[in-house]
Amino acid sequence: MINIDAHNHVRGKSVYLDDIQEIQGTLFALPFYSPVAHAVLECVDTSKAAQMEGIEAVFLHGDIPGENQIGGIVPDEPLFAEKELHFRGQPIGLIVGKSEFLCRSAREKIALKFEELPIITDPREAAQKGQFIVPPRTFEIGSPDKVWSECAHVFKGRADVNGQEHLYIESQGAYAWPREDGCIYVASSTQGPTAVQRTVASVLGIPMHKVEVNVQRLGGGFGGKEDQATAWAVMVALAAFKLNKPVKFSMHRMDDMLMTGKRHPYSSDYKIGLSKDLKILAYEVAHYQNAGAAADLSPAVLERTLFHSTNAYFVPNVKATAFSCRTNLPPNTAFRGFGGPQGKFIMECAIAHAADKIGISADVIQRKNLLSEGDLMPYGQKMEGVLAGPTWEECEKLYGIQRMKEEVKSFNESNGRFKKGLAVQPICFGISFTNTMMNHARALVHVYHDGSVVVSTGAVEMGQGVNTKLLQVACDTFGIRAQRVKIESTNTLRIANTSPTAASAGADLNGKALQMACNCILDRLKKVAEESLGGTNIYIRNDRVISDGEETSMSWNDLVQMAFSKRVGLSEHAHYATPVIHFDKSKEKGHPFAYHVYGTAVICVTVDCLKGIYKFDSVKLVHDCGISMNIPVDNGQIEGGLVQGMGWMTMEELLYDKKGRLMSNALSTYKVPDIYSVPEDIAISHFKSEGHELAIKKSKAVGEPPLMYGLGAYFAIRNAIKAFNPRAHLAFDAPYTPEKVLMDLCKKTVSTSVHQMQSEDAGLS
Ligand code: MTE
Ligand code: LUZ
Ligand code: MOS
Repeated sequence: MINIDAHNHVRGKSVYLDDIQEIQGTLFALPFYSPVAHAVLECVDTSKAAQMEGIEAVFLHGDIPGENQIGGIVPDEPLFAEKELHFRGQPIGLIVGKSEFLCRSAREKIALKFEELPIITDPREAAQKGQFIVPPRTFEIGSPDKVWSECAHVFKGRADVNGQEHLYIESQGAYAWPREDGCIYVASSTQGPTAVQRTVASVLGIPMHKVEVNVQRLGGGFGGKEDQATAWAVMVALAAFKLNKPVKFSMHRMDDMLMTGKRHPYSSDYKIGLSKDLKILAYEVAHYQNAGAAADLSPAVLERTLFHSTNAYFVPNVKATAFSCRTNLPPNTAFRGFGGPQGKFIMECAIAHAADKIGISADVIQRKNLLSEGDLMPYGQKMEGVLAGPTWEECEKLYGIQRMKEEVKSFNESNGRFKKGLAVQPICFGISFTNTMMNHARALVHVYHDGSVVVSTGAVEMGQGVNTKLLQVACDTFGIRAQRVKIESTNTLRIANTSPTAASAGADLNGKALQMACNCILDRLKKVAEESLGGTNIYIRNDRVISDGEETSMSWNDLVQMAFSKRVGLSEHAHYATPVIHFDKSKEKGHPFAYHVYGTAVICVTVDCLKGIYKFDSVKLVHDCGISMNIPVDNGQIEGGLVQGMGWMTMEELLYDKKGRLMSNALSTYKVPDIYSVPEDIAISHFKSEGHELAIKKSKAVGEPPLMYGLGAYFAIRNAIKAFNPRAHLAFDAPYTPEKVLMDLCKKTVSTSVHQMQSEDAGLS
């Protein structure tokens, strides 16, 4: 089945937030924000702005009828700043006027008085000063301290990895209008409609049943709208509530980049110990997470970092500690992988470090330490099923990793200016919200008496294709054709208490609930058919009722009408909660994940050692989708995730200056992968497996895991640099932008290779 949105997307017919037909009298809203990263706010003078023709109101924290609080996990984030400003871009108030343009002019007339305070942007500095969002956590298995002395090799080091801008194509926004009796309707571009509903209710001081949140679709979220879509929805709801008029906000790109949080940068210290035969015996790591100025989802992200600190490897002795450090940057938030990629990156740095020092290539260590059946993770879950090893072997068989390594070697021996680098990247990613409580979902199915079907779930479509998968689930369960089924918007009146569509679990959780709802209705329909046809083994295929293996004259429509006339219920609401999973935070042990997703990628790059620029030749990977229920949709997720991960590791560079100002604040300074940076040769192979019972139709979650193949891009470049400049000490500091590559190529380089390079360049020109 092709993605059901494809047709309308390419024709511009899909309705995003800013495409909603405007109601007459709609007003526009624009937040104004702190121009500094840390200060005491002494005075906000809005009088000049408020007096402008066409400006209807300017709201500050004092205008909030309920609580001035939007923090989801920790209540530490006001909607509008009160006495202190904690980051540049922190909302102070909201301007509402007849046009967006007017609001922009009014914004320039807001006068602020503040006293600046010292700024922290570095997580290690925050840690030194005791600025933590939540207390640190440690995951431990075995006891590294007892085995260092038994290790043949022990290495210590530091690795840094920067954040990442989400760059969803549709920027943040929301549109709210009042309903009768103090009720409010909110259209939001959010991954978490219930978070929006809950927060609108508490800020307005009304019960949740007075707030209806509707989400048609998102033009991308990538985690950036899991928590951080809420503030804007609450602001327009507040204005609509107070003014009794429709109010809309759609964010400009540069405001979005400046005001919203991103992937968390991490700075980490590691220590790794290996035996003589290269088994990793011990690993110790301390992660300093740059959380920004408020908690947002940072404690949950921190937890997922700990869960993924050893990636796809078995390590018997581990001590992993993580600190969530409060700095004066916008609060960082969920981003595809949710802290997992950072945890894995540091582990891969430790392995690369060890490989350098021992004088072998990192893949030798990687391969020797892949998880196997029955291995115990530091968090107590026993590993089972596919595992990374078989995907690595399949990679070797299909693509010939050894052969590729030899080709790279011989290329490098005969080239001076251009060097190739190869890296192998195995992945292992846990599927489930790490907070067990969040792993449940609901579905509502109506069969209308004309035989058409409408489905509502808690899943939000953001381009990942979840609606297409849900449609498949409904069609397959009923045995009817796709044209009969419509997947409705995500709406808090139809589906309550949703978890955000996140953790790659959207299709699994909502799909399972949908399956249950469909099966309930189907059972009732089958009974009706049995009574009418007298057969026993009844099912439906392609809209036709089959009885004892024979197609009958009864169609789906006939059956639905008959059931309706017999007063049989044609609607069902179902609830699904993932079985098996549990986690005890007091022991940091349990079985938190329904299952794991595995895979292995081989990444090859060519670096121009004169210019520092590079081009990825190929990415060849074997990914475990289980039994994919939609290969094109899954491959789209694999390719998209891969390239997003490669962008993070190579060209996307967030730069905040010492004053906490984002320097790379537009697409002219923040480079993202385009069609030219996508490797020409991407080979995707699906690992043949049984799938998993807890995956929807045994089709494993695919949203986040492939991003982590992108880690290999960093190490491929690093290997190419080593081929050119073997003696340089290379720090671990992602991303490897061309500037950094050039610096590393030149680091303590012997002069002969520079000469050789120049003569070759002359030859080329
Ligand atoms: N794919 C597209 N096109 N757009 C997105 O915003 N978000 C990713 C992933 N793939 C995203 C995407 C993230 S962060 C997650 S958690 C999953 O999709 C969420 O959807 P799922 O649970 O249905 O996989
Ligand atoms: N969100 C969340 C997530 O609240 N918990 C998670 O474990 C998670 N994992 C990935 C992405 N978002
Ligand atoms: Mo994805 S980071 O779970 O929204």
